[in-house]
Amino acid sequence: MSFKKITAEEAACLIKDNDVVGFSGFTAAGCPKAVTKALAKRAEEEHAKGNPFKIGMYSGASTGDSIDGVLARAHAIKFRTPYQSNNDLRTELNKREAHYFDLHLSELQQYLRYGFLQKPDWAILEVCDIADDGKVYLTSAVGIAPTVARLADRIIIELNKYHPKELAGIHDIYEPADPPFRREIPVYKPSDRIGVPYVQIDPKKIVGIVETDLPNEVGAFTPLDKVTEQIGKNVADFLSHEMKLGRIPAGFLPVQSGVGNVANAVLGAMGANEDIPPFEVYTEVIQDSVIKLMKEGNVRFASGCSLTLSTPALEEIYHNLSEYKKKIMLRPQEISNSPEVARRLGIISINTALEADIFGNVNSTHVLGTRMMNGIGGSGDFCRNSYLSIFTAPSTAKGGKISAIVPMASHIDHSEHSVKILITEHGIADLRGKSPIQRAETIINNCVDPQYKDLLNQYLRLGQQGHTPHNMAAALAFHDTFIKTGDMRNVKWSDYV
Ligand code: 0RQ
Repeated sequence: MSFKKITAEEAACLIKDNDVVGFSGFTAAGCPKAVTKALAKRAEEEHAKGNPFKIGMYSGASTGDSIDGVLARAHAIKFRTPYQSNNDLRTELNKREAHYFDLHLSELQQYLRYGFLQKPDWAILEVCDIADDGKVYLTSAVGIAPTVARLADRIIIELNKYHPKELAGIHDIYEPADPPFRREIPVYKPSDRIGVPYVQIDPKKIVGIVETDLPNEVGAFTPLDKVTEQIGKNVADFLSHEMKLGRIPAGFLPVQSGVGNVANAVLGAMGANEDIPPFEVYTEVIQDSVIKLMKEGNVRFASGCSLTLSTPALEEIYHNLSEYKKKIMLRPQEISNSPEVARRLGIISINTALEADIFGNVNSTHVLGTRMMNGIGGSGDFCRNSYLSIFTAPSTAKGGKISAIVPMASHIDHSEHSVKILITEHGIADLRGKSPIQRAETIINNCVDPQYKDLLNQYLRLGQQGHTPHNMAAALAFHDTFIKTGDMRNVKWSDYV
């Protein structure tokens, strides 16, 4: 190998205050882990001397603690996009110590190419192999790596021996041309290969190779509880019913599902439902449940942006890599989340809402309208463009003190125009072809927790005249009551109207 080997500390010393860095990876998979830890230490040392030290950060989605966690705790983040899920970073963003802009994941690469965002000075990429001509083979995710590698002035490589070199071939790297020269993205089925298996870097930009042997930092899933299990079953029942009605083709359609326990429960229930045939996955995050279904023969192929797997699941793949490489493909996020491809393939998308309102608007991001949770992630890329857009949520949070179904969502990420089906543990609200009042009645009857049904029916009767019968004085009374009393069930409409 003709590139210079350097330590993580030496690499971190090259990055200056105010520099902008783009990272490989998507979720905690495929992210660099060594240089950022050294960088956080450096930031703390600079701060102790009274010097400023903050960087701008582009990632694929969330990252591991070794990026977002360490840098947030070191107060070393100037701005951050497009998605995060780290508790310390969340605190930093909500104190407005770091500027966060929440972006559709499919948009980041083109935003960078179009020059809408500051050009990255640096790219830090985790790879499993590198050739002398600058071809690098990524590890367990792609994210925005091809674009930041091309746009950044200088590149640091983390060559991570934990990931086998034989991963080469699982990636399909493709960057579309920019308008007015863009053509269709030629993915006509999830398994279509359209690019090359490596990211080509100009070797002159590589300042050094940091060798590591660090596992991914993907957390384990909490076991399914009754609520998530029932939500999963309701989704599977809904889909098998749609098949029986002939509204989903007999061979089924590719599935996208979000991250977390509900997504795992949904996929598990789909695998267990005998009416649902083996299907393909066209998604961003390939979770443990996808691999389990693949082993059971229920998932035929999975195209995604990352292998966001627990250590045992990832090791199982690495031990049988030649077989899994026939059934798994990892793509850049502008392809895995492409609205064009989602619309063409007819994806069934299943994502989780933080709250929804009785008219079908969904808030995926802001707790009580103000506090950023994670970000919109890929939910908007899929929701707006899918064949069937399903949102799931437990009907209540915080032991019943919060209803996930409210009169008016306190923040809207997905509007009533895109949300087609809402599912809680209590049931299914099919919103297709319904007027606002019909949607409200369906959601209240089918999805709301019994403790909140009367309150929401009462709200509907407070509604002023009009197509969407809101009462503006009381629309956010659930939230206001929670802020004042700690429990939405204490709402008194007479206090508001
Ligand atoms: O907080 O753990 O402190 O009790 O929110 O809620 O039920 O554990 O759900 O982990 O699946 O996350 C929407 C955040 C759900 C996630 C969201 C509280 C609740 C708990 C988490 P505690 P759960 P999940 C693929 C697609 C947007 C991006 C997306 C998300 C915590 O799914 O970030 O879909 N989605 N991307 O108690 C106040 C409410 C609440 C509430 C729940 N109404 N008000 N707090 N909570 N509902 C991913 C990518 O794109 C990479």
